[in-house]
Amino acid sequence: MLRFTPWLLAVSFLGCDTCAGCWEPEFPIDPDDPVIGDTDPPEDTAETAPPFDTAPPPPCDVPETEPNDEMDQANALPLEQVACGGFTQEGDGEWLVFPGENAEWIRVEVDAASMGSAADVSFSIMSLESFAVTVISGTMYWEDPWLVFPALGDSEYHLYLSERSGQYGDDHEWEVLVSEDKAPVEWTVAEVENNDVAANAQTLEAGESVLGVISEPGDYDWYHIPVPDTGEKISWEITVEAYTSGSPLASRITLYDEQIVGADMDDVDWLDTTFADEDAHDRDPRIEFQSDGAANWYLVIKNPTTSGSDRGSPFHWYTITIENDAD
Ligand SMILES: [Ca+2]
Ligand SMILES: [Ca+2]
Ligand SMILES: [Ca+2]
Ligand SMILES: [Ca+2]
Repeated sequence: MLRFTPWLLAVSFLGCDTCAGCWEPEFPIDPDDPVIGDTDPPEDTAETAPPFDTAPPPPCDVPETEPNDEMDQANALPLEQVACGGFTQEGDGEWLVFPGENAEWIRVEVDAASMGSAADVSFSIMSLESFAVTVISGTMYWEDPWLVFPALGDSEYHLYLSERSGQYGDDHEWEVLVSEDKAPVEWTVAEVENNDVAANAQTLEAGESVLGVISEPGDYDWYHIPVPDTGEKISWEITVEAYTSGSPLASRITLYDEQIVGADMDDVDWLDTTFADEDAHDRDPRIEFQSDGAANWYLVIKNPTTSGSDRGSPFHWYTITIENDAD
């Protein structure tokens, strides 16, 4: 607030029109001057500064704003910022919406049990443009749910957080961070649909990795692995990366010889099959197999359970890497 001395008030009152050669202070002002020097900086500062803020700092970048129980009440969450809130009443659920533009891979991380909260959180992520929804929970071997996925090109994605058994209370806090991420895996080729039967399998050579997606429940992705005639036994390794790198997909892979082409899967014996059960630390399957001369192998990857909306979606990505020890 400006403080007017009587002298300055007089000047103001007269105005410049009536004050020939309007007064302008000459600097430096003498601080000891009883009139002009009355600038009193410390006191002025105190009067013009905002009141001292005694409120506690906000608990995070984006504290939740209730009501947010309906999708059209979603709290906007910018990337790289932490949202927080709590399941404080019966039926409390939390909608959030975050931008997807320009990101290549996106990471969604929830903190609850890991920071001492009593909440057992699961979340759904929704892409309105591809009608994709998947549910992520932390029951396998992480306390809290998280997801990493290649961006689908949507301008925004919706998240819905809920307490898995409907519990609530002051100690049921949660935090969410959505961030751009770098790809957690490497690949050399992208999957090409339609590859739902062995006859339409996509060829994968040793040394290649494919990035694919179990895009809906019941999606089968077939790959043809040409085995060269090397005149000696060679060892092959077929490795999936998905669940342990943040995909919701815990997959099963099965290897067949060429009898599978045009045949029913139930009528042909597999060479090998593997999937990790829910107690396994690494739920991404791997097959080791030896070849003995030229062959054509066919590999299928699928979700071991094909029913349920969370069994396949554009969020259910994977990579398969084919390696052998041939020189
Ligand atoms: Ca809430
Ligand atoms: Ca809510
Ligand atoms: Ca697919
Ligand atoms: Ca397919």
